Amino acid sequence: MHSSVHRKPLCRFPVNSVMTTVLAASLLITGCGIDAAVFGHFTATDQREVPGAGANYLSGQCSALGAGATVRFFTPSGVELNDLQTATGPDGTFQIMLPASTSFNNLIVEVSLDNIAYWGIVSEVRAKSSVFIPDQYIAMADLVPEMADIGLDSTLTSLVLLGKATYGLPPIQLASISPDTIVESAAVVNGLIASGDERIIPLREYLERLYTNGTTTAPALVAFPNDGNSYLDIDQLAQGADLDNDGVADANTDAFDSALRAAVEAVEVNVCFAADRITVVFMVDFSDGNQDRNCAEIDRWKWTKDEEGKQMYIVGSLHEETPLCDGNGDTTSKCLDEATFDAASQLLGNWQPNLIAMYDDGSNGDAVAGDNVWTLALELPWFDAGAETASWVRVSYKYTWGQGGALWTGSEEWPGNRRILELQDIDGDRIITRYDRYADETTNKDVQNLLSPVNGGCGSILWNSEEPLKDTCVYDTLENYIDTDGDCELDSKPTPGTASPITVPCSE
Ligand SMILES: [Ca+2]
Ligand SMILES: [Ca+2]
Ligand SMILES: [Ca+2]
Ligand SMILES: [Ca+2]
Repeated sequence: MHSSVHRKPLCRFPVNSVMTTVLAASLLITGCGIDAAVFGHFTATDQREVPGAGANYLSGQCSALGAGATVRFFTPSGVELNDLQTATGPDGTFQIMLPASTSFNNLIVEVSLDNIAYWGIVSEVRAKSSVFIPDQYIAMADLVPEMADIGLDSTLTSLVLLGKATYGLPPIQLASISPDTIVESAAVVNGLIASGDERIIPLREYLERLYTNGTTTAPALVAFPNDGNSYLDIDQLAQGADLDNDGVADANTDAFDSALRAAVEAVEVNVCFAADRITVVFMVDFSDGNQDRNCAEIDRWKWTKDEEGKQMYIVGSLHEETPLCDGNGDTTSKCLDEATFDAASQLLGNWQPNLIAMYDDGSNGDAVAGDNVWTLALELPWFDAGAETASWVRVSYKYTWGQGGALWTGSEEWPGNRRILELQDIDGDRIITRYDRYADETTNKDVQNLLSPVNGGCGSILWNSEEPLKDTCVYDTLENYIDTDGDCELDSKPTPGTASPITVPCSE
């Protein structure tokens, strides 16, 4: 049985981020206000009947492995979609049902049997816009012709695109590549192979030897290696294997790495991001015993009532200090018009509490199900204000722990105050990632901020872009670092879950 072979996972995570029950995926949830509320309510209470979202059916083939191979799916950031495993039938064909409420971009498909694993890429499966439209049937061949039959060349193409994360200049994550560009790149790789291009042929010859019977003891390619590691796991090579064909058993991956680097350089990939929208990922940690920025334990139940059947919601709007266009043909584009401002505010419930559900079930951008870190990924309007001291799109929000549709009392983090956030992308990943701890009154709480003076507090908060109005005050209005080891020192950038940046086709 192939399942008993000690096979390597497609990807490796640091121990603290092993993900077990992730359902969905590389999303961009667009216009998800209503669906999110219905779905959240449904999962929270399990009582209300809602129309099923229906399904998208994705089909593919791996004739090289035939029937009985395992088919697994991974987001472009390497999170396995555990519920989507299947097996191939006759001639290596397979079909999988995808939840139609979620759009998927750039999924990696792995088809494996014993010591062999082939990869392909699913460029785009769009969520159904309504639960009432019929189920959709999508063939991998229709999305990307080169992925019609998963095998050596689809693996080569996938490897080259994944290799952009390490060898690209600048590095490009698979998640950032638009579906159109995937289609174009696959054709480019195919063309290079067909013309015998010397920048790609050596890598292809490596793969030919890799897939020759007896070369590996387990699948040896790694789609998402940890920083600095090779895409080839040399430990999976059979004793005496000679991938680089120099007559000597391979002692390291250097030759393979060079071949991959050359292939990556031969395939140009353009990535263009939306200029007027950005993915914003709100995460709130509702665990017991969290510490605030004074290094004191947070009392989750100071204002919030502990009752059965509650779940996490976010509530807010765009902040009134967001630059608004004057309506007279403003040409700076560093402002939002009123309609855009209002629509975005609705995505946050426009200050109606317990309406916009957050997720802790591995869906809608949530990285880990059941870890009490609740997530919501939104697509919010955006502009590049150009300077750290300029005014960016500003958001006000807070979290509520409540029943769907409940009023404020007993469900909000605290009364009166709001959290504030300015949509400046500090690390340039085109995602605003904000990780909060529920009821923490020392971070971005606006009016009565409890960060103590000895820790730099001034009793309220100022926008980071206004710095330095005062030497000592709370400037914590941006995507943030968190303390992961409990020493009260910020040490890590939170991962944005399974959300992706918003990419658009690159114009000429
Ligand atoms: Ca060798
Ligand atoms: Ca979670
Ligand atoms: Ca960012
Ligand atoms: Ca720390």
